[in-house]
Amino acid sequence: MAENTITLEEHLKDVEHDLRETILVFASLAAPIKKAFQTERGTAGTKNVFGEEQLALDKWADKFIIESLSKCELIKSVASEEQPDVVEFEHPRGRFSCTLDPMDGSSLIDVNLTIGTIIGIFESPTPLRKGKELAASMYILYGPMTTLVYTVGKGVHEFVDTGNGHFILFNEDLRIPTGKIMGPGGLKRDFLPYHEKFITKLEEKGFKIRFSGSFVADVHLILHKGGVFTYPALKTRPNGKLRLLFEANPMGFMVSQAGGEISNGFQNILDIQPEGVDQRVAIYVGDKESIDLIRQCSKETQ
Ligand code: FDP
Repeated sequence: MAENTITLEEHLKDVEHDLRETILVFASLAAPIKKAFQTERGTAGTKNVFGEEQLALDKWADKFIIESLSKCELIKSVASEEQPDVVEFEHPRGRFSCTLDPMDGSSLIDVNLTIGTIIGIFESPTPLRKGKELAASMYILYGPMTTLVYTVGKGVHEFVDTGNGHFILFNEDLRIPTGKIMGPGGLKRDFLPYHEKFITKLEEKGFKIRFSGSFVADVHLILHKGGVFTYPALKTRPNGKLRLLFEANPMGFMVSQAGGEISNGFQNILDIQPEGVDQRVAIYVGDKESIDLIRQCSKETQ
């Protein structure tokens, strides 16, 4: 290891002890999950709470992460996208509740494109909290390299796995630039007028399309290059497709910490009080200019 490398453990040294330990527990799961890509192949033959077919790796990762968290005395409960209800642990010292999307973008597993694990951490007995109340959020990307990005509300920092589950600093204090990339989800024929106007304006401004089908990877791209990712409200899906607890809040908190913003087109998503674990939300996440533009389009086209 080079002399000036900073490990994740060192970087977290000023973070409050229990929060630091919790982040490190999640970080320790990245290497075994990455390994399981080779063994957990195909479908699981079951559906999740959203009626979506579960893949073997979806189910394995969910079980593996929840079992690992059940051994961490600091964690009180976890809401997972693959579970119908919040899983509670008998941990008297438990201070944190987590949200978990074990394998976001899992439809890309079989073609070996980048997907990831998204985590939100609240200091609360329940994870049904507003996104702005997150103590930390993080995600692990299983791409050409395994990387981990975290925030505890003091900037956004990216680490790379050196090959043995040890993360070293890759990018410190990431700031989202203003960019010209858009990741527009949903079917064009189902777009609502204000969204159609937004996309037309982006096209006029010269935005190029980058949409992989993996929310976590697409937002990671926007975090680095600027622009906007959106999975909007559609005629057929008035609340959009993506999930408030598991996807929007942790990634929105992250991008906001890097100087960007997240909106449903009308309000900041981080201000929404969740009513249930399965709540969906229309998403616009990206640099401030892009989010200002969707706000303007939704105001003008009511
Ligand atoms: P996936 O179902 O493969 O897990 O919400 C999950 C998600 O992928 C996002 O990661 C992705 O942005 C979106 O769904 C893709 O949806 P479409 O298939 O409708 O494009």
